[in-house]
Amino acid sequence: MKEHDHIPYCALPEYSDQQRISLAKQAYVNLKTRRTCRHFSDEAVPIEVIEYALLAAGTAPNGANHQPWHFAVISSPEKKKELREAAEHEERTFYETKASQQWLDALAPLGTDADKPYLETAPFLIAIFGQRKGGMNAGDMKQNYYVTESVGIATGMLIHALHQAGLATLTHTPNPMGFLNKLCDRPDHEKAVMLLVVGKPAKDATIPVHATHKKPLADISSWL
Ligand code: IYR
Repeated sequence: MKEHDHIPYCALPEYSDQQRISLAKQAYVNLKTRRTCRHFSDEAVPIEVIEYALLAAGTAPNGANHQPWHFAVISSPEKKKELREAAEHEERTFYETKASQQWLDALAPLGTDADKPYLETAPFLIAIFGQRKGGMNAGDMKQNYYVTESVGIATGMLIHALHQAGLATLTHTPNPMGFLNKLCDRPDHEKAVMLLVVGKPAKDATIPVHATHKKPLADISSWL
């Protein structure tokens, strides 16, 4: 097959309108049960779950199909400890000196602080990198496009796949995240965008009520 060849669009199921409405509602009802988790159990999770979830993330729409992402999966206790120490170091500076009062006030209802014990407790940490340079093949160094958008969509799909597998996640953004390059042995043309903490919630896990308030449809949409 030649580079510019096309193949027919893959067949989608022929649902009735009623079925589609009910399936869309089901998707909403299911996704509504996803909660950001900050209290993880140390119970193991099969590595295959992570592998399939990453394959799912890798199907995300992206710029020129360069697939400008890299997922560094961390599970060894030593690496997790190292990462926790580095992240907590950055976070302490963030909470104590860098964050504006306005930002701290916005975070207050979530109850977050610089202590991140879950970085050692949870079985998997996935450091997500956007590749400024890359291409279709590993090792390519072409210009990549829409890296932030592509990685954002892939991360959303990863979170969704893990949720479907019954796992909890936390989108953690230590500020700044440059230390992740060294820790994960990633090159300078990659930018760490997110650290995803993955595992089962602790038995006594709680969520802040603040996080349960979702904007109604009328506030998040307009119909023209
Ligand atoms: N990165 C910090 C602070 C933080 C910022 C936002 I915006 C949040 O929604 C949650 C936390 C931390 O992880 O604690």
